[in-house]
Amino acid sequence: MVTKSGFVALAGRPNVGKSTLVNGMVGRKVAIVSDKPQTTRRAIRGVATTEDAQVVLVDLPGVQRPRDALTERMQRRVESELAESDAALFVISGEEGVGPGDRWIAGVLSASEVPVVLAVNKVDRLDRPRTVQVLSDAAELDVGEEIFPISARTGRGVAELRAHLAGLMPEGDFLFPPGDRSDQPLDVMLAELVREQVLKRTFQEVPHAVEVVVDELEDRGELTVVRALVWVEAESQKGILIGAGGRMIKSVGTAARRELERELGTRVHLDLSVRVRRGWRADEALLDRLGIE
Ligand SMILES: Nc1nc2c(ncn2[C@@H]2O[C@H](COP(=O)(O)OP(=O)(O)OP(=O)(O)O)[C@@H](O)[C@H]2O)c(=O)[nH]1
Ligand SMILES: [Mg+2]
Repeated sequence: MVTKSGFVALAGRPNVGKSTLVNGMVGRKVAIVSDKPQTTRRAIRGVATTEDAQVVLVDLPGVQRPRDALTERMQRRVESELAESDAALFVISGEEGVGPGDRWIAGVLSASEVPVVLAVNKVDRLDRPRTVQVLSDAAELDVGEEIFPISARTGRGVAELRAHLAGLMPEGDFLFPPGDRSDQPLDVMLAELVREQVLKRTFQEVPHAVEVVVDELEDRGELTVVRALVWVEAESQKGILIGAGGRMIKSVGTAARRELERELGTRVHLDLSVRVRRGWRADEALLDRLGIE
């Protein structure tokens, strides 16, 4: 049988639903999702395999103007991943509509060699006239051959989009074993699941100031012991994360433990400590070690 395989890089503004879409196409959670912009910090490969095609979806940080070493690295990574992909999937939020940020991304994509497919996401939030309007605004961006109205949340249109992307891939052997879903190291995935619970419960600058690092992972068979550090940048943020009487960190811990148990298939003992690590987002050597490159 002739098989097809290749890489599809996701481009789009922060918060348009790229990670939700990758999870939907892969069929399980490989990337965390939140309602805060700039949730994704690393390029994450999600592998969607069917009988005759393997599409490796490269989930990427939302395209934005860099503010510090962290966001600068995120943007550089977006550019290099796009250049190396077999196709780009440009995701727009139908709920927000087409804006200047989308036009800027369209310009970058038009200038590149890779074929572009457009997805207008969150159509579950739109009535019919509004959907028609956004699709026509998206067409005016004049990038990409096809536009797919989808809802990553409900799954509407996602299978068709995935099949279309598979058709664009070059002929070749599978790049990952068909059972693989992601290239993320286990400790990073677990840290991300903890960060997802922090993002759910924090606001303003706090979500951006938090990073989670798993520093101990002990497999005791039926039980996995996970020790994780939750970094923040200021004492005041530490106070917020611990919460009155420790309620906030307890709530994060309980919810994260459930997520880790689902991921690992064992019981989990999760130990979280909150640490102030000033300026971690500007520390290049540290970002290297965090695998944010
Ligand atoms: N209503 C609706 N909400 C969606 C849909 N897809 C994603 N969302 C929500 O949009 C928010 C952002 O989703 P993410 O998948 O984290 O977005 P992202 O583009 O990966 O964001 P960054 O990583 O910050 O660039 C979350 O609250 C999602 O639940 C959709 O199809 N419909
Ligand atoms: Mg994301």
